[in-house]
Formats: sequence, structure tokens, C-alpha cells
Amino acid sequence: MRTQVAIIGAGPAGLLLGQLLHKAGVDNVILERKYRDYVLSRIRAGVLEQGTVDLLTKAGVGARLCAEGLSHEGFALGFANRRLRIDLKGLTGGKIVTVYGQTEVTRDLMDARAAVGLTTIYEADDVTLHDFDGVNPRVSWRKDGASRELACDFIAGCDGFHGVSRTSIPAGAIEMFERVYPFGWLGVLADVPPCSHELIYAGHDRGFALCSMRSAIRSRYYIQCPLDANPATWSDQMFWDELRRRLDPEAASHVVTGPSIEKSIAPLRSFVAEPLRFGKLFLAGDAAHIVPPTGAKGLNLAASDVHYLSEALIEHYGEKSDAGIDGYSAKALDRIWKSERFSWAMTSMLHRFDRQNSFERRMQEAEFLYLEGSIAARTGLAENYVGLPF
Ligand code: FAS
Ligand code: PHB
Repeated sequence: MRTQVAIIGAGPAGLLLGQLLHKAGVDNVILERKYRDYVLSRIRAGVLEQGTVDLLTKAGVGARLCAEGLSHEGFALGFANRRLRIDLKGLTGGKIVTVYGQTEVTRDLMDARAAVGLTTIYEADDVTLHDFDGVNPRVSWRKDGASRELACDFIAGCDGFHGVSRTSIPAGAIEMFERVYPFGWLGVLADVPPCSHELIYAGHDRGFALCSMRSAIRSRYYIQCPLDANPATWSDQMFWDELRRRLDPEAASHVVTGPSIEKSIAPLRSFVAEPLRFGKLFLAGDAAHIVPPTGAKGLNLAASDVHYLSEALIEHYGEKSDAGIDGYSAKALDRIWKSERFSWAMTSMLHRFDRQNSFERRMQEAEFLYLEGSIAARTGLAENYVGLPF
């Protein structure tokens, strides 16, 4: 088999890259370790920046997103039983975010890919990258007991944090930056109306809580939990009671409870690999970086990486220029680090850290008070939340 671009991973980064390349006439094949429904079963992000919405529309998958996505003009920060609204639209000259689950984004991209007959090889075992620093890059894998190989011009590593792409790079050629947080998020999905029409990020002495949603009748909630917590030991009632304890009285009184249809724990980490290019191999999305979900940046960063990488590859084939390819890593990392900073700052302000002292606790309070008292401070937060320019 041969293609122009071999894409590793059928998550949002790989699928979006494949769609944008296809629309520009660049041939690509996606290799995915899991089966289609397994990829769709992972409940992840929920908030899309306008840049991501625009890119999905350009990729031809904006119809359901525009019909079913919820436009959000603001969100709230909770602290010490108070709630501070961040007026995204007013503070950013009209920019908003769209609430539309990553599962639906992935489903739309998978359906669009299948509709044009593009090749996605699911359940590809032992995917291995070869000669990506040489002149004959290729990818091998096993499926149904047979070994297969794909020759290509370029490899896009879109295989997430635990993928094979980043770890195929010689240790001396890559530098990693990481902070692992001493807690996780216990998330619940339930078919109940959300407690508020906008998201609430609540900092509380007992720990952080987030009230989000997927639609007017499906809610997504998170509470900060110990890293070693086991979702199975959290009954639904325990979750609802703890969530309410961390919200202001008005929000707590509007929480509608119901049976959880999904309950899982996500670890929190800040991570960046540098650089993002090794010869013919490029990293994009979670394969290149991880942010704590407190800033709603993970999926949106994958989108901006894919924007830069697709433009660079299209330029290579269309204009016979490698300027974009040569500049991809620096350009993507510039936006990545700014989103890492924002996600780290939101996480630091809103979570309880076991060993934090009274001064550090007062610093968290002062952050909130500064936001409460300063339009400039709220504007800075708002312009990061709606997404810095691509
Ligand atoms: P993904 O991890 O989504 O996709 C990578 C794909 O590569 C997967 O399908 C995987 O099966 C495949 N793969 C892995 N190894 C492979 C191999 N060797 N060969 C072939 N395929 C391979 N972001 C937010 O903004 N908000 C959130 O609330 C949020 N919650 C999250 C919760 C969890 C548990 C996780 C892990 C992430 C969360 N994120 C969240 C971040 C998440 O949304 C990512 O940013 C987003 O999935 C990035 O997309 P991809 O880069 O495509 O990576
Ligand atoms: C979600 O709805 O899953 C969600 C929303 C905003 C975040 C994180 C997760 O910051």
C-alpha cells in the first residue's frame, strides 16, 4: 500500500487532518488501534472555540454542530459560595464558545470520512513507524494475523498521549516538559437538565467542581478527586451530594439528579514535547501535548495543530514549498505554550492542593477577588477561554 500522508490515530486530530487533506486533494490513510465504537465511547471534551468550529465547518462537518451545538456567551466562576460571571461576548468584542461533545465531533468526522470512501484501518495492532528520519518513511502493523505495510511521504502522529509516535523518536532528539497534578476529575454523564444554562467552574475548600452539559437534557459534571479514587466506590448519590456541597446554594438547589450513564476518572497533567517534527514525522494533538481540562483547551489545541499541519502539507504538495513544514513546530508550539499557561493558571486557582499553606490559599482567593474587581483581568481570562488566534 502507498499514500501521501499516513495518519496514526482516529481521534479528533487524526480524523480532522484526514478530512482537510482530502478536501485539498492530498491522499491519506488512517491507522487506528481500537475499533470505531470504542473510540466513540470515550467521553471527553465539551467546549469548542470558534476557531475549531470554523475548521470543522471548512472540513465539511459543520452541519450537525451548527444545528445542535449550544452557543455560550459566558460562563461562571464559583468561589466561597459566590458566583462571578465571565461575559465572554461582551469582553471579547462578540466571541463565544460552542458546547458540543467531542464524541459528536468524532462521530461527524468518522461519518464524513466513510462517506467519501477514505481508508481507515481500525484494530491495527503493533503499529510501527519506520525510516521517518530517512527518505522512505513507512508504517507497518498487524491485523487478522497478517503483517501489512504502508509506504508514504509523511507520517502524522495523532495517536494521543499513550501513542506510539512520540515514543518512536530517539530520546536525545526530544525534550519533554511535564507537571502531573496530585488529583483527578471524577466525571459523570447523566440524562438530566443542567443546573445552569452556562458552565460553572467552582473552587471550594472541599475541592473543585465543574457543571457542564451536552444538551438541554444531558448534563456533564466533574468533581476533583484523589488520584487513587475508584469510580466504582462512588455511588451516584455520593456524587450528587458532594457536587452540591461544592456549589453555591442557588446552583446546588438547581442540580437535578438521575442515574449516571457514564462515570470515569481522568488524571490531570500539563505536558509538552519539543520539537513537533522529526524528519518526515509530525506530532499533533495529545501526542504532542496535554493540558488539564480546566481551561477546555485539549481538543481545541488539537484543532490548531491540525490547522497548521494541514496548511503546511497542502502547501508542500500544491506549491512545492516546504516553508510551512519547516515552520510547523515553532508555530504550533507558540500557541500550545500559551494554552498550557492558561490551563495551568485555571487549575492552580480553582483546585485544592493537599500541601498548600495558608498563604497559597489566600493567593487563590486574591486571584478571584482580582477578577471580581477588574474588567482588565476578566478580559484576559475571556480572551484565553474563547481561544487565542490561530
Ligand atoms: P486522542 O487521544 O483523542 O486520539 C488518539 C487516537 O489514537 C485514539 O483513538 C487512540 O486509540 C489512537 N492510538 C493510540 N495509540 C495508537 C497506536 N499505537 N496505533 C494506532 N492508533 C493509536 N479535553 C477538553 O478540552 N476537555 C475535557 O474535559 C477533556 N477530558 C478528557 C478526559 C480524558 C480521560 C482524556 C484522556 C482527555 C480529555 N481531554 C479533554 C483532552 C481530549 O479531549 C484530547 O485533547 C483530545 O482527545 C485530543 O485528540 P487527539 O489528539 O486526537 O487524541
Ligand atoms: C465538558 O463538558 O466535558 C467540559 C467542559 C469544559 C471543560 C472541561 C470539560 O473545561
